[in-house]
Amino acid sequence: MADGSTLGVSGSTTVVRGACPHDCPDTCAMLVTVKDGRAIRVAGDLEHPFTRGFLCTKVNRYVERTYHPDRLLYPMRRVGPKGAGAFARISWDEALGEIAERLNDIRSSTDGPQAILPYSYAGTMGILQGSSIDRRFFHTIGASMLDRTICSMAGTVGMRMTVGANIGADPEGLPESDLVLLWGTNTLTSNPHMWPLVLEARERGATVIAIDPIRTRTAAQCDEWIAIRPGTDAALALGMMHVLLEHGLQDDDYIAAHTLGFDELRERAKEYSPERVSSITGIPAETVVSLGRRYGQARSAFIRVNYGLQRHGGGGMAVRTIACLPALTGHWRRPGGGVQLSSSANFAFNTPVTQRPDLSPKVRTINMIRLGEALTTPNGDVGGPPVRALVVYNSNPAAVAPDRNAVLEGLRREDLFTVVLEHFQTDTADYADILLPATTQLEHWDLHLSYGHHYVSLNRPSIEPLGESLPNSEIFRRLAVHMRLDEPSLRDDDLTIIRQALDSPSPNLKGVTLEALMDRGWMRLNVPTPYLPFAGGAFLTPSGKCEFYSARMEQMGLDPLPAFTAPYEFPENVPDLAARYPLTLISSPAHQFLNSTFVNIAPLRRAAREPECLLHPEDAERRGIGVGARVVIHNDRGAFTAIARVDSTIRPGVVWAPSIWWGKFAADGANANQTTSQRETDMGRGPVFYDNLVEVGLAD
Ligand SMILES: Nc1nc2c(c(=O)[nH]1)N[C@H]1C(S)=C(S)[C@@H](COP(=O)(O)OP(=O)(O)OC[C@H]3O[C@@H](n4cnc5c(=O)[nH]c(N)nc54)[C@H](O)[C@@H]3O)O[C@H]1N2
Ligand SMILES: Nc1nc2c(c(=O)[nH]1)N[C@H]1C(S)=C(S)[C@@H](COP(=O)(O)OP(=O)(O)OC[C@H]3O[C@@H](n4cnc5c(=O)[nH]c(N)nc54)[C@H](O)[C@@H]3O)O[C@H]1N2
Ligand code: SF4
Ligand SMILES: [Mo]
Repeated sequence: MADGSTLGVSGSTTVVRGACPHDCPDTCAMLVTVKDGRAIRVAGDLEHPFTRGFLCTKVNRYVERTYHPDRLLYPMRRVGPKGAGAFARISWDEALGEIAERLNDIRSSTDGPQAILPYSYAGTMGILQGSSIDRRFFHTIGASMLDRTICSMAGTVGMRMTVGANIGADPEGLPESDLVLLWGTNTLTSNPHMWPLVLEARERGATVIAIDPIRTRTAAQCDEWIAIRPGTDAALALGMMHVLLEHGLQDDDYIAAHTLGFDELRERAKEYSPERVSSITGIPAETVVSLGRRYGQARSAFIRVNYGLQRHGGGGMAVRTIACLPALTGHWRRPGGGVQLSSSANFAFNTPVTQRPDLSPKVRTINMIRLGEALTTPNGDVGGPPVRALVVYNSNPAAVAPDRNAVLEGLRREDLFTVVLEHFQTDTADYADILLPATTQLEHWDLHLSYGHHYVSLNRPSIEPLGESLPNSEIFRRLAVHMRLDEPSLRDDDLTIIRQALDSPSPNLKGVTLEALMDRGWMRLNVPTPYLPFAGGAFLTPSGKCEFYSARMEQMGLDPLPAFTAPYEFPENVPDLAARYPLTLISSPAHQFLNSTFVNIAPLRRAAREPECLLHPEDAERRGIGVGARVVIHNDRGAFTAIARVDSTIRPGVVWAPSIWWGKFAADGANANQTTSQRETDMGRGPVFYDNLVEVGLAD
């Protein structure tokens, strides 16, 4: 097999092609320099059209993270109380033997296999290490299913309702755009490789506008910052429609040929006058008018909506409503026009084969954002047996899941058997009965899609596994042997699974083979550049049109037309709650961390300083809070402390706590998820992390 994925050898130094595994839209092509068997440097591939030769501030530290003195190198068994973090080394045979015995006991008990719950998310987004043998394993034993909703489901379902799938405009068209709306996204932090494309558009004359309650580092670089009230974006989008329809700025031909329900939408939009929209969104009516006009007059406006704005009760509806805009103006026709939430659904890997859902008997599904409830209320609203065993990998729920007090209460249960596969002793690992060392991206194979561009990448291991660490795939293979499972697909090796993933009927994957990826490292999907998915209509909805009117939503009991759906904790709807907790807390990503990953890397943590919270001067003054004061942020669900920063780069009434800190690195052991709720969004059962009323006071 040709092997261009090792770029070359000079002396004892080789450069190996890999991919960044993290949960980030950029999925960078990563070049790893290895000397004498040791990785010494990671760099972005200059030739990759999206990576363009750089990695972010976090992943530049990947070598340091890999060889970190705190890496877990051996299997361990808990020796102290749950949560205390005391462990003793054991062998792989002992570890897997004990897990097999405990899980087999549960399977044959009256509670049965559904008392076992896997818990994983996107610590690695790799197809192999994130969703292959692990899934087959849990399906084979008949464990409960996990609904992996914690990030993107509200918006994903919102996109499906309007355009049919979670796909959208190609960011490589951005330079052609004449208006760029960065809507609920902190591009420079969470999608940094899109920024050079935004700058190209701006150099060619585009105006760049950020719509965000916070003047983030991204908003600060834009031509305009529109400081919207959290959770009100659908109202703004409807106000824009109102204005552009009033001025006749719509594309009648596109609407006639490729949309459904225009007359109803026009009536609906009439209800959202700039004045009414202003009263909902807190944006001046003139701004609503000017934004609607400019959007209608643009030739090809690019809307980058990201996941931040859908973490509210009406998050699905917000995304669905925004996604209607480019069909009204026909911007989908042209490069640089349209909406992008994600590109992920373009990557139709062969998941029925890689994950084998057919191996599972009919079992219950537990929503991952209600882990606290699932662990603390036996027979919670999902029915069935109590959760008696929890197997966590690629996730740190003790830091990232909402309603942290409930999650920790569950993890403390003496009768819960918890297994954690990890790189480090995270907050979650402290509660493990058995802690297993996993390999990092430098030590294992993987295959990656992207949710921000259109390139597939192969990650090739560049170094040998450290200590006794093993890839997730191998851990589940070995566990299957210890449990005497005879399902043959549990024995497939890593490269076989990668081949299976690529062996897909999807035309987008035509020509994308393991051989080609071995040679090149990454490849564009079989789609044009730039990719214009809806230039000629061909929406992926049941009607084949852009569905302004959605019969499916009607069946779901939702408003079939775009509408403003208020957040659960929208002050005017919950006056009693708002009297006690008048501020909305946004706990979006810190620049230096990736979710809770990298918090233990000292230089990054130093750069993030300590848990902080940003308040508007009006809000701070009213509470006697000065810069640098230690404050407590609290509501009925819980509390955490932070150091106050005060300035007018945030809307009054909104507080920002950059996240996600590990409890153990905070002075009070707490983090923002102490205050967040387990409620679900209107669509997709997603989390409402930023739909969260709190009060802030001086800590004494
Ligand atoms: N450095 C870094 N990069 C990351 C991550 C990280 O933790 N750190 N996480 C990765 C992951 S998993 C994800 S899902 C993405 C998340 O990245 P994004 O999709 O960009 O989402 P967030 O950072 O959650 O929120 C983006 C912005 O939305 C704003 N916002 C909050 N509520 C609203 C609202 O109601 N309306 C509007 N208009 N804006 C609102 C927030 O103030 C924030 O500035 O980033 C990925 N990239
Ligand atoms: N308050 C608040 N909470 C949030 C968010 C927020 O904005 N605010 N964001 C939410 C979002 S968008 C997301 S996506 C979730 C993210 O939540 P998680 O998916 O839990 O993400 P991380 O915190 O990065 O934890 C991933 C863990 O996986 C481990 N890991 C990485 N690679 C491997 C591997 O190959 N094998 C094994 N076994 N382990 C590995 C890492 O060491 C890390 O500890 O958090 C959510 N929680
Ligand atoms: S986290 Fe995102 S920006 Fe950073 S290297 Fe990975 S893919 Fe690239
Ligand atoms: Mo996420």
